[in-house]
Amino acid sequence: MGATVSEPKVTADAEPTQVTDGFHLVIDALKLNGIDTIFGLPGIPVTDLTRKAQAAGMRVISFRHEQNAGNAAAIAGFMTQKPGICLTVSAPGFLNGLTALANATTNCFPMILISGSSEREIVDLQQGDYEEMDQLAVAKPLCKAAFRVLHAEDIGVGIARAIRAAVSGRPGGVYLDLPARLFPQSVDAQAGRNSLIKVVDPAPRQIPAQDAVQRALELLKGAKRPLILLGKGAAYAQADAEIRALIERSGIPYLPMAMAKGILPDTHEQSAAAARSFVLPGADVVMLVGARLNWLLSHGKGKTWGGKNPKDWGGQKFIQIDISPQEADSNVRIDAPLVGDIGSCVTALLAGIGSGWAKPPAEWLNAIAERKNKNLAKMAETLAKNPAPMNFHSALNVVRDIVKANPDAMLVNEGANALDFTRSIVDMYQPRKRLDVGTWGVMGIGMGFAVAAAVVSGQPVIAIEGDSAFGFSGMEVETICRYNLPVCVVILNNNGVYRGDEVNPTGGPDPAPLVFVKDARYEMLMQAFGGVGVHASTPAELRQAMEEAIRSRKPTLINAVIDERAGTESGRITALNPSAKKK
Ligand code: ADP
Ligand code: TZD
Repeated sequence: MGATVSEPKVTADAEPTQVTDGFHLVIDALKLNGIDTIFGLPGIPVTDLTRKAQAAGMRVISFRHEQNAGNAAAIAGFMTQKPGICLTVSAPGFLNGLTALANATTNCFPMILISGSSEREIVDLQQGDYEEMDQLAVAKPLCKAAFRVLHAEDIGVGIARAIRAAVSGRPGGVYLDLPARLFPQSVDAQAGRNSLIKVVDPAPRQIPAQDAVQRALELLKGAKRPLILLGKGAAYAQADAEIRALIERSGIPYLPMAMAKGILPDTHEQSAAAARSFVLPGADVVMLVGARLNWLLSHGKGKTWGGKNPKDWGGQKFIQIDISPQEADSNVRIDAPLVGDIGSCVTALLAGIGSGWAKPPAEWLNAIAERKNKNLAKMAETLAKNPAPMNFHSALNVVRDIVKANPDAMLVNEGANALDFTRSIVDMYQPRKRLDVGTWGVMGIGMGFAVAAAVVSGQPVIAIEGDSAFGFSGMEVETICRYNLPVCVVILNNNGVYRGDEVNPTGGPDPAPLVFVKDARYEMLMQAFGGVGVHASTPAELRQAMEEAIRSRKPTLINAVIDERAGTESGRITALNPSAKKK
C-alpha cells in the first residue's frame, strides 16, 4: 500500500527529498492496520487530519457531538472486532468523547479515542492554553489503556499499542493523545514508512487448559437441570457456528442476554427466553458464555436465582467461559472457570462432548416447554389487542413483524419501557443485529449506534427509541440525512421520561420533572434536513411507514404516538429506584 506523502521539499542542493508528516503517518498507520473509517468531529488541532484522511480514501463520518461519534466507534468495534476510531478536538471535545470511551470499556467493546491536545509545556505548567487539559491523566482511570505520542517517528508504535490494547484479551477502550505539535512534524518519507507497524495477530486466540475443559464437562455431565447463558461476549466472539453446535449437540436450553439475541434465532426450540423466571431459579448447573454475573443477572444470587433473601445463593453451580481470568468469583463461586477465547473454549467443549452425549432429563425440558408455551400464548394474546391510543405492545407487534420480514436489518434500542418491551417482544434471527444500552443501561447511544450500524453493515437500521432516550442524540438525524443512511427511527412517544402523565403537585406553572412538551412533532426534525417524517398514531400507520422506510432506504423518523399513561417508572428495574420508606 502506498503511503500518503506531502509535496516534495526542495533542499539547498536542489535534490528533492520525499517527506511525510504526523498527519500522514497517523492515516498511514491506521490504513496499514485495515482501519478504514473515522467517526469524529473536526476542529483545532485535528481539522486537517479529517480532511487528509478523507483525501487518502478513508471514510470520515462527521458528527454533531463527540459523544455520538464515540458511541458509533464503540459499536463499530463490537460489530467488526476491529477498534472503532473516534477523533475529537482537545479538552471539551475530548471530554464529550470520554463518556463513550468509558462506556465502551464497561461493555468490553474495542475502540480508540484519538484526541488532539494542547501544548505539553503549557498544559503541564498550567499556564492556560487554548482548551488546556491533562487529557492523558483524565482518561487513564476510565479506559483500558492510554498512550501519548510526542514524536512523529513514534506514531507507528503508538497506533500499534493502541490497537493491541483495544482488541487483545478482554476488549475495551483506549485513549491516544496526539498533541497539536505532532501533526506538522516532518519526517523523511522512507523513515516514516519504516516506522509503521502492521500489527500481527492483534487478538491472539487463548486456548483453554485441558484440565479446565474436563472440569467443566464433568459438571455439565452431572447436571439434572442445566442451562446455558449467552452474553454479548459470545456475540462479539463471532463463534456463531460453534456455539450453535454446542447448544444443539448438548440439547441444553439456553437464555440469551439482550445483545446475544440472534446468535441462534430467538424462535429456536431450545431458547428458554420466554421462561426466564422459571429457568434461572430452577437450573442446577449454569454455563455462562461471555456474560458477567453483574446487576443484569442479579449478581447470580437472590430471589431471581431461587435464594430466599436478596443476598442468598440459589444453590446453582456455575461454569464461566471468559477471556478475563479475573472475572470468575466476582459475585458468587464459579466452580468451573474456563479461561480462554470463546471460539477456542467452545471448540474444546465440543470435542469433549463427542457424539454420545446424553440430552438433559426430559422432566426439565418438558417443564421449560410448558412454561414457555404458556407465556408465549399469553404474549400473543396481548400483542393481538389493538387499543386506542396505541400502547407499547401494539406498536412493537408491528416492529416484531417488520424485523421478522427483514432479518438482515440492524436493530438499535434504547429507553426504559421502550427497551424492555422491545427486548422481550421483538425476536432476532441473526447474530450481532441487536445493539442496545448495554452494561450501564446508558441513554444516548441511539443515533451514534444507528449511524455506525448503517455505515458498517450497509443494511437498513431500525432504531426503537423512547422519546426521552432519543433526545440525548437526536441532533444526529442531520448526520443521518447528510450521509443519506438507511435509518428508520421509531420514537415511542409517551410525552416524557418513562411516561408523560405526571403533574406538578404544587399546581405551579412548571411541568413535572419527568414530563415533556405534549404532542411534540419529532417527525419534523427529520423533515428539517430533507428526510422523511411520519406521524403515526395507529399500528396500521406505523406498519405502512416502516415498510416504506425499509423499501426506500430513505432516512425516516416515525413519531409513533402512544398512550402517555403507558409504561412504568424505570421499566423493569423499578426495584433499583430508591424510594422513601413506606410507613
Ligand atoms: P452481557 O451484558 O451480555 O451479560 P457482559 O458484557 O456482562 O455480557 O459480558 C461479556 C463478557 O464477555 C466479558 O466478561 C468479557 O470479558 C467476555 N468476552 C468478550 N469477548 C470475549 C471473547 N472473545 N472470548 C471470551 N470472552 C470474551
Ligand atoms: N441519563 C443517562 C445517560 N442514562 C440513563 N439511563 C438515565 C439518564 C436515566 N434514564 C433511564 O434509565 S431510562 C430514561 C432515563 C432518563 C428514559 C426513559 O424514558 P423514555 O422511555 O421515554 O426514553 P420509555 O419507553 O418512555 O420508558
